[in-house]
Amino acid sequence: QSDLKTTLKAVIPERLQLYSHVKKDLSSHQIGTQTVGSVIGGMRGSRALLWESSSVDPNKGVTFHGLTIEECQAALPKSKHESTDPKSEMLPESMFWFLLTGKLPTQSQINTFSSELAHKGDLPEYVVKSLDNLPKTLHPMTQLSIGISMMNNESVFAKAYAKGIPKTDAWEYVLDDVINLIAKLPALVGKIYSNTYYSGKNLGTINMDKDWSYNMASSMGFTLDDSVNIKDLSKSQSNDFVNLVRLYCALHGDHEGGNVSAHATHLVGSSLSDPFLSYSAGVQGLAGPLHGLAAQEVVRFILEMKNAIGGDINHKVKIEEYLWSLLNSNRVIPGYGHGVLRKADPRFTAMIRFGDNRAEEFSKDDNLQLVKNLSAIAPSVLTEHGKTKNPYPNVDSSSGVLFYHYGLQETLFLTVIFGASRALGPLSQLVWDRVYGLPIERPTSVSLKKLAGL
Ligand code: AMX
Repeated sequence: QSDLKTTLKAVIPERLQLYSHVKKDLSSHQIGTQTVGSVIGGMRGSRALLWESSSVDPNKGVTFHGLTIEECQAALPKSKHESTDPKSEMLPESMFWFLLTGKLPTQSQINTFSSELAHKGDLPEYVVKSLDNLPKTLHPMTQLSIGISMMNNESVFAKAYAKGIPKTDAWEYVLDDVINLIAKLPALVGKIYSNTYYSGKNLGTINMDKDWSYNMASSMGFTLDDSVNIKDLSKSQSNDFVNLVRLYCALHGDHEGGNVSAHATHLVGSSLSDPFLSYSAGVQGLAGPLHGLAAQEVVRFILEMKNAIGGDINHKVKIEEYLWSLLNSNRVIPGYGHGVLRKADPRFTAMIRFGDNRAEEFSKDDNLQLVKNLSAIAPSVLTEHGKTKNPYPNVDSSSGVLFYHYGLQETLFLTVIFGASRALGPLSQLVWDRVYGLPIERPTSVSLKKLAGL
C-alpha cells in the first residue's frame, strides 16, 4: 500500500504530459475572455486590474500619473532643509501624495505632511515587545510582515466597520490607517535592523522636524545628528545615504497593479481586510526571490562573481564565462528579466545616475563598476541563451550595491527597504478601491482537463 507522496508521484507524469500538450498546442485558444496561455502563464497580457497611480510601458518603463522618473524628480518637493541639504532627492511622501491625489503637492503641503508622519511614527509598545521576542534568525521580511500585520490592532477602519459604517465612508477610515501605517515604517524598519544585527540597541530616533526617509536612516543608525552613526559615515556620506533612501523609496513605491506585492495587497484588501493585513500580504509576496528578494540576491551574486573572477571586474570573457556557468546549472541571473518590461528598467538607470552624480565617492567602488560592466555584457549572453523575454537589467540590479557602499551590508535586510517603499503605491490604490467601492475579487478557476477540452 503506497503512502500519500508515492501515490502523488505516480500520477504526476500523466498530468505533466497533459500540461505540456495544453501549453504547447492550445495556448492561443480562447477560454471565456482569456487565452489558455494566459490562464496557465501567470495571467500575462490579461488586462484585469484597475490601477490609478502608475503604469508600465514595456519599452519606456514606469510613469506615475503620466510623469516619467525625471519629470517626477524635477516636480516633486524635496527636503525643506535646503541650506543644509542642498542635494535632496524628491521625498517618498511627495510621491505618495502625488500617487494618491494625482496632484503635485506644494513644498508647504509636504512640510506639513512630513511632520504629520513623524508625529505618528511611534510603534505601539506591544509591537516592540513582540518583535523583541522573535528569534534573531527570523528573516527580516518575515519580521516586517509580522510587525505590519500586528498593527491591525490599531486599525480605525476595522473598528469602524465592526460598529457599522456606510460603504461610502470606508475610504476615510482606510486613509487614516494608510497614513498611520506609512508613518510607522521608519521606526519599524529601524527596530528590525537593530534587533537582527545590533542586539536591539536603540540606534536612533524619529525626529519631528525631519522627513520620512531621514527618520528611516536615523532609526537605522545612519545619520549623524539623531543616531549613533554605527557605520562611522562622514557628513556627506550620511547625507548621501538619506538621499539614497529618498530616491530609492520614491522610485520603488509603485509599478502598476499586476506585480505580486501590489496585486496581493489589492486582492486581500478586496475582502475588506484592513490596510495593515492587506499590506502585510503584499510584503509576504515581495519576500519571494523572483520579486523583491532579488534585491538581496543581486548583491550576493555580484560579490560571488567578483570573487570567482578574481577581482578582474573589467574582464569581459571571465564575466561571460561566469554567467554561462550559472545558466548552464539552471540558475537565473538575478537582476535581469521582467514580466512586463522589454528594455532596461529606467529605475535601474536612475539608481546608476545616483552613483554617477557622486563620481568621487564611487570612483573606487568595484561593485558598482561590476554592475555597470555586467549591464553591457549580460544582455547578449541572455539573448544567446534564448529563454528570457527581457535580457536587460531590472530594478534590483543596481540598488543593492549602492546601499552596500554606505555600509548597509546585511544583504538579507535590503528587501525590507523595498518593503517600506512599496507601501506607497498599493496603499494609495487601496484608498481608491474603497472610494469606488470595488467588489471582492473573485475570478473563476478552471481545470487542466477543461482547458484541454476533455
Ligand atoms: N536568468 C535566466 N533565465 C531567465 C531570466 C534570468 N534573469 N529571466 C527569465 N529567465 C527564463 C525564465 O526562468 C523562463 O524559463 P523557463 O521557460 O525554463 O521557465 C524563461 O526565461 C522565460 O521567462 P520570461 O517570460 O522572460 O520571464 P517571466 O515573466 O516568467 O519572469 C522574472 C520574470 C523577473 C521572474 C524573471 O526574469 C527572473 O526570474 N529574473 C531573475 C530574478 C529577478 O531579477 N527578479 C526581480 C524582478 C523585479 C522585481 O520584481 N523586484
